[in-house]
Amino acid sequence: MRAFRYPKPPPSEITPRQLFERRREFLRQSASGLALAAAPALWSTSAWSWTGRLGDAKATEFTTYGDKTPKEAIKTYNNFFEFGTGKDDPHKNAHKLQTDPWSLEISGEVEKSGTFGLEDVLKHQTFEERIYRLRCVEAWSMVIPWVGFPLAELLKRHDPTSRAKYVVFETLHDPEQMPAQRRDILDWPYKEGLRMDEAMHPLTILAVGLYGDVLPNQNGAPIRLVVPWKYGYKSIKSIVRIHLQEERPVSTWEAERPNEYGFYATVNPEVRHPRWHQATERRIGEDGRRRTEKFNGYGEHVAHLYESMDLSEHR
Ligand SMILES: Nc1nc2c(c(=O)[nH]1)N[C@H]1C(S)=C(S)[C@@H](COP(=O)(O)O)O[C@H]1N2
Ligand SMILES: [Mo]
Repeated sequence: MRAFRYPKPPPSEITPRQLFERRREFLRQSASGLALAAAPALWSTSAWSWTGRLGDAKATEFTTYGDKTPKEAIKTYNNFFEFGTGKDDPHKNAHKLQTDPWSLEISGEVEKSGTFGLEDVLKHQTFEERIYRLRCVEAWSMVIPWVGFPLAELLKRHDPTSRAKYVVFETLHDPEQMPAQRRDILDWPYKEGLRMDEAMHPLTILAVGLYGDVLPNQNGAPIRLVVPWKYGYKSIKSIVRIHLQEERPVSTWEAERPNEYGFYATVNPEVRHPRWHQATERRIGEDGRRRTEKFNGYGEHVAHLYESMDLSEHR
């Protein structure tokens, strides 16, 4: 077992140093020509033709209204251990990630498996805006306007077999682009999993944008999972593989510290994390703390999934 501990958040979110680093990042990207990627590219066939549709995404019935966390905070206060363990490391380092072209493998217990260019995956999709709360196990939270679509729509197109009981997700493994993967922080690549009924639930989405624009790399570009009733670590970023299988997988944080990070990870104020309580949370951008709601406030939609389970045991 590694000595690593899930780090505690620093006292302040956005420091003058971070603002300065962001300017530097922008200058560096412009200098290396990466900024040109936003312009219509004549030299690449995959070139982001889906991105023009992000701004047209309409809100759906599942949207959570209320104050959204400012985009600057969403982009600069992140957990993405592939780019470092500090909250400001992802926004400093994630520009190294090459998100176009991108391919997604869909494998295992499906009739239609294969490896697909992201453009081909997304050309079938209508995008929606879903404003969801994200509640991290470290006891902070944000309200994020995602642009995405239900994972169920993608899975159905690939015809899961009757043996498909769980879905496993994997992040890109490429230490050239994800420098912290050279370090023994986690057992790379990052893996997550859902039970089939959780994966097919209409609240579970694949996000490809936020605030009407493409996902910032540090938020999991070009495609990431969002499961709003579970602690943030279930919402795996920069996915390259979706695999359906019969056995329950072991996810990365669960393998690392099984008594701290369970497979189900439903937001539950009644069950302590072994090293801190989970009854309250700090909403980024607000003073004081809020009471944490069971299932992060989505209980009316998802509580039935766990009716026969003891969630203090199956954490
Ligand atoms: N691949 C990968 N996905 C990841 C993580 C990570 O370290 N690597 N961190 C998780 C955690 S702990 C949280 S709280 C959310 C944070 O998402 P955000 O930075 O977009 O708010 O991403 C999750 N997805
Ligand atoms: Mo988290």
